[in-house]
Amino acid sequence: QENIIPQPKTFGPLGNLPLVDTKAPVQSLMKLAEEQGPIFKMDLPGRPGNLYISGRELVGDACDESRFEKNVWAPLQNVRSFAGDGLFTSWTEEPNWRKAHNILMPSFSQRAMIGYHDMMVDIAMQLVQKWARLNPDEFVEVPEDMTRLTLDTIGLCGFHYRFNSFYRESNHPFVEAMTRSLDEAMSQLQRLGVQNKLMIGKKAQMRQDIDYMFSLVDKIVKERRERGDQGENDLLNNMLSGEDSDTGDALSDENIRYQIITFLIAGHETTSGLLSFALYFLLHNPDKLKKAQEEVDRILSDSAAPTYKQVREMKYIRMILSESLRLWPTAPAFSLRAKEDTLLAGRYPMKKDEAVNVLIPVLHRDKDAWGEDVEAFQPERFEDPSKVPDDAYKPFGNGQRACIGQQFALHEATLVLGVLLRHFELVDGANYELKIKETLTLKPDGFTMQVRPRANTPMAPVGPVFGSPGSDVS
Ligand code: FDE
Repeated sequence: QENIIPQPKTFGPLGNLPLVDTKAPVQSLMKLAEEQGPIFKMDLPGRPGNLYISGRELVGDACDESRFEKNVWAPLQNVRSFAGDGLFTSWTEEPNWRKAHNILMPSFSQRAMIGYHDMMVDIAMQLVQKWARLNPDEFVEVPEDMTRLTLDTIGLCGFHYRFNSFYRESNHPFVEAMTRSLDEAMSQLQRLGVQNKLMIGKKAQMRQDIDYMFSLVDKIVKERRERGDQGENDLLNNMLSGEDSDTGDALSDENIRYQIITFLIAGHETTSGLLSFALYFLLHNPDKLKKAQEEVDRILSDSAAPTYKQVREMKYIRMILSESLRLWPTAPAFSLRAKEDTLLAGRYPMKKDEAVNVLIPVLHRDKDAWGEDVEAFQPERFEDPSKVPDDAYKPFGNGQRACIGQQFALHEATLVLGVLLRHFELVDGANYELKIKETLTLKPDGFTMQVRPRANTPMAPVGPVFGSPGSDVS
């Protein structure tokens, strides 16, 4: 009896589809996991037998790379129309995966962050200046500003391209095109095959959006090729000049296009959500906020912007980010498939190529691994890395297909959260209640708050202050 896999109720030819909220599929699956347990099955039209796992034992076993490998599942397959065989959406056996992996790994090492640091500071200070100029009654739209920041950061560090999002009221057209395409890729999952064929308008829009993304990226590459390498220490230079250490091959122009789009997508949506959730949790956990402020006041006591070394010293800020990613991993799921017939966790038979999908937010709430207080925001869980439970923390995925941008995202987010807390008090002026918006990633929907400049910050980031208290210019 052990190996019978539970399945929630079905609705004729629709299978389990009606149980999935099309606007919030991950949250629907989280609820189902709570009812059904650490493994369950879902039949969706045209896609029968989807397995979802979320317990430490099962996930740990499926992360054994000798028996399982990354599965480019339906959500990722739909993104291939614009991310192609870029790192995120390629199968491990496609030649371009290993080639790009070998060429790009050095660009994402901890050491490589030294080269990006000043560019990250450049964008972070644009955000500080924007917030410093707000009037006291104005609200910050948190995810929107974090998206401006992370897009501009990957644009500058990756390609020396300035999206200049802080100088625009609305999104850069690239973001519009990308967001619409990602939305459409996700909507295609919820429609039946025949419905998808009928969506002619949506298809034309997607074609137009993809053409626009390709043209912007091709322009960036063309300009760089024409100008030549002027010592920009960025991803683009590494892509244009890098050779695969195994074969000596370089990346093709088509693949470079896919990689750039991949980095723009992967590098900004997830990190923006991470920073937004971290601010949300701090607003709701005043004792942790106080501890974080003490750390940044100590480390950034007399510096307007942190140095590389100071970012590395902000250990509590880093723990806050880890704990935010535990409760709301912004890339909430990944998929693995069996390389050969095997038994999952010694008791569930799986055929070659059969897949399991990992629900990361549920894994991160496994009480056997984390204890009873799983819902509490407790950055201290990450104080001692050896105490983080094995196989129960996967915000960056698994093994050789884990996130290549992890150090990049964490360096950027630590820097930004550090300077924001050094300069501003956070005020929950809107009594914000957490609601999660799902695209391919997770974000706090409609999260706004107010900020107040803190006393004794090392500088007045906006320069001269007019009409300072007591001055009477009559
Ligand atoms: C990756 C990744 C992952 C895995 C997925 C699968 O498996 O399917 C995950 C989970 C992630 N990623 C997550 C994350 C989070 C955050 C915050 C991030 N992420 C960030 C970032 C940034 C950047 C630049 C990136 N990211 C990128 C990336 C890439 C490219 C990839 C793929 C890799 C390979 O090779 O496969 C990833 N990412 Fe991340």
